[in-house]
Amino acid sequence: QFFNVAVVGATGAVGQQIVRLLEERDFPVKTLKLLSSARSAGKKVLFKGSEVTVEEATPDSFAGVDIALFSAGGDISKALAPHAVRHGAVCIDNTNAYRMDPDTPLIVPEVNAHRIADHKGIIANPNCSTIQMVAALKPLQDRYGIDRIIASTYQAVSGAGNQAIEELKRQSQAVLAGEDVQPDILPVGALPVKHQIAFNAIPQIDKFQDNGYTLEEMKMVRETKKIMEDDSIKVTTTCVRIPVVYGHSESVYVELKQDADLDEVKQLLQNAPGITLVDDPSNQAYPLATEAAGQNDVFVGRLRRDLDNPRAFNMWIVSDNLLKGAAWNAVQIAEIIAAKTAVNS
Ligand code: 11C
Repeated sequence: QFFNVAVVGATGAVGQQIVRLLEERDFPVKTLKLLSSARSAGKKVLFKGSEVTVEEATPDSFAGVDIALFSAGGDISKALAPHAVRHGAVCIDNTNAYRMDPDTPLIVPEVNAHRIADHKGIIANPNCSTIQMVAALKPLQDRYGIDRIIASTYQAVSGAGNQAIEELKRQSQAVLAGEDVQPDILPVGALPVKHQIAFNAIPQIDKFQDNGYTLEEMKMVRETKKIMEDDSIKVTTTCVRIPVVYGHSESVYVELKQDADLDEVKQLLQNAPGITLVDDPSNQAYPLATEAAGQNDVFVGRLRRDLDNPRAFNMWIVSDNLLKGAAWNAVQIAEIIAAKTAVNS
């Protein structure tokens, strides 16, 4: 069975990867509609050797669409996803708009694929920094239970979109040329104060909340509990932007509910779907953003037991934020829906 597919935000950093993956995975596409804001409408995108013209997304763009992948910001998803549902499409939404809605499943296929069937038209794709962490922790949750997670992230600028990538490149060249740097995107495009990202580390991703945490940090807290289906897991995070283009890295401390053997933990991760264990300190082998970039997997290494708590482990988790963190997770969900539809039809 083949599907009429729409990609909303097709010219953005994530949308471009979704289109590439639909082609690479040979997704059963009957027709492909590429949608965007009026600004990007008219651009041409290559799909399987043919040029597809990007159209402005409107409420009626979704007539006849079976699967709509949204990646154009939360406001667009809020405005248009209900229309896509009205037209009978299943929406896979990459934004924050519906993630915590009780009627919307929040899916990482390796963790909670069984929840996809609960959807009422919209399935949410989690935040990139959450996806890679829960994918790596799921095998430990299943085997030992998880009590607490303390995570610090080192996030790539591509998480803030194509303009932030350009900003890092521009600033890096300016600094190396001894010129003044004029930050104008990061840390948050919509806020007036900007900071230099080149040769820097900015401890702010997204807006601050009343509790002193940033929205990015609170997404990791709330989404982890929802995806792992356990509100009792204690989660605390610090999210930092660093001058890397692709690939979020995370230092994660996890306290399990039982003592665990380090070799067994490594074995569990080695056998887990979507995880690549890279953990050989004697050969200085550990996950690196440069090596994760362009790959669909989540890479885990630097596994070691906490020195004081026998139930706790530290690890280093790296993944391409635009792929498993966004486009690949969304296309995986689409593949599961397509396979189920094919079986049921
Ligand atoms: C970043 N994690 O790195 C963000 C980007 O809620 O899907 C993804 C935002 C989201 O800036």
